[in-house]
Amino acid sequence: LKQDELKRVAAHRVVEFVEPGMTLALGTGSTAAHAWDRLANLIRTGAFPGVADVPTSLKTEAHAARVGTPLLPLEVAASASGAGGIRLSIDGADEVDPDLNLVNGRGGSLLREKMVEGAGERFVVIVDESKLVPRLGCTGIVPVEVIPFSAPHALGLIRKVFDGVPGFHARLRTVPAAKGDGSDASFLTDNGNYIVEMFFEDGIRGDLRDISDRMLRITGVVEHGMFLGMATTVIVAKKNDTVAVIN
Ligand code: DER
Repeated sequence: LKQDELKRVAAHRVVEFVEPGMTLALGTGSTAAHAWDRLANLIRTGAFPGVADVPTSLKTEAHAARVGTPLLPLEVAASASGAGGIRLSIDGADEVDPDLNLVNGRGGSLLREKMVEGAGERFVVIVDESKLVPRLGCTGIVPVEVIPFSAPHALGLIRKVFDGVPGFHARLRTVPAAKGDGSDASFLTDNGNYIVEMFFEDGIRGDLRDISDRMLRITGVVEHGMFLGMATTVIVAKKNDTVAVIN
């Protein structure tokens, strides 16, 4: 199976974790989108009465509204006690390490993803096997959301955290400017912030929690895309047509 088909296989398995009346956190990305489509179909057939969803990005919100999934804002779901709160978070991931730590949010939605998914009781991650890595940061960027004010200053302080790490580099994410003259503009998150992209030659070595703390202590850093100790279950669709459920 091709990668997108494997994403769909993992996404379809996640509905086994959904029960009527649950409030769900809806992740962002192509794997998560397969789950929302599947869920919306099942909701339409009446399989999950009372299911409501808290989206983790404007894109996911628009997708859920299009397919007709009932939506709730985080402040309503998170303040509901007991059964009314977010019972289950569902999202893809960019990387999953052997301890089920994740890199998430390469698409730029890491802050809302971490806020919404962190408010849930259980977090089920859906991936194809290419996302399994020995160390976070092995396969691509680790995103960091920073406020726009003096972003190059925050970028400099982030570089200092990884001073001396061979092959480490970091830059502010840009996108082609809307005016189409070949110039670049800063990428803006749903929260109006910038993204710093961190690259590691061979993944992040060292104590991830300590590295996380040091990054979050930088004034100007809002959040980073290492999701440590958050995932409770990972569903992995493999090329040999099997699906592993790791707890
Ligand atoms: O950008 C994101 O947050 C996505 O969850 C990403 O982490 C996984 O994207 P994919 O399902 O499109 O591979």
